[in-house]
Amino acid sequence: MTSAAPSPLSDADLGTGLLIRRFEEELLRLYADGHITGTTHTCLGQEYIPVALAPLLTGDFVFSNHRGHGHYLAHCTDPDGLLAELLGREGGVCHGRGGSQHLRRERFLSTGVQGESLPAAVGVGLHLNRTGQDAIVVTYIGDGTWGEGALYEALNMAQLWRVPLLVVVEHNRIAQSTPTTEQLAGTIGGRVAGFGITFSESDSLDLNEVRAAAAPHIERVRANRQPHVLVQHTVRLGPHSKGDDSRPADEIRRLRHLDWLQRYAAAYPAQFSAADTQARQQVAEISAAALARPLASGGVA
Ligand SMILES: Cc1ncc(C[n+]2csc(CCOP(=O)(O)OP(=O)(O)O)c2C)c(N)n1
Repeated sequence: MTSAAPSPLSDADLGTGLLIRRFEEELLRLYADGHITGTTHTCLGQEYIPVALAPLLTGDFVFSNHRGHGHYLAHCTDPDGLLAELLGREGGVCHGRGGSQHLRRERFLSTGVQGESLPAAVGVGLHLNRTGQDAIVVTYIGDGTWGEGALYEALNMAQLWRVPLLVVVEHNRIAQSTPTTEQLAGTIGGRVAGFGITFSESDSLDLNEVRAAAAPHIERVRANRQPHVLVQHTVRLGPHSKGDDSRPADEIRRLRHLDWLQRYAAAYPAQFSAADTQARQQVAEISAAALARPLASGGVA
């Protein structure tokens, strides 16, 4: 991954990236204090990906996964509804029934079942084509999800039926505790080529670069009604879920040097510090407000 200094970000992009980071740090605290039941996975280190892509995908359908809070916050900008959901409180986006992994709001849907989003996304894309809509479907998956058979059936149909599907692979080189090198034969690009699907990859940690690289592929998916697989190499800074990081300490230390937000803070300290103060304050307010809400009574979203 590049060691070049990051390019300057708009206050809006930096603010969203920091909101996601501070939101998830708060989530881990709330979990440790017993406020959250079930499980939760954070996207610490990967926040810049949905922040980069969200403005290119307004009005499109977004399918997310078990590590989906950053996707939701970037695409739906609803931190209050998300935190209330995660705490099982009134005002939660799914009335406290979906929790961390099963969120639905307008054109956003997440699932904790690896690979499950792909067949559903192909169905939505087919519907968009048949009804003459301009929108496309995006699905975020991890590199570990290339072990799921449903993914291949979905890719086959997506290409055969010319479905406007963008598959974004957040490639953090690990699936729970299994390094990708121990579970993936060949390459993702090679597999995608077998279906005749176009493929691109980037290992940039620079949000603006990620956006600029993705834009023409998204435009092509939209205009030509065809699938595309975009692999974004990235770093998972946190554990898989909460306390379960099986990687050696020196590997984790090495990855921390690749934290896009730390690199940005070093390059633009004044802008970072102002945005960070704001994000921390916003998260503190959201957290206090969510904790003050009554537990959800379980209505159907
Ligand atoms: C079908 C299925 N099998 C197993 C799991 C348990 N599980 C949750 S996340 C995960 C690893 C996912 O790895 P990857 O796709 O690389 O995404 P990452 O967690 O790295 O973001 C596993 C095995 C699951 N959720 N669904």
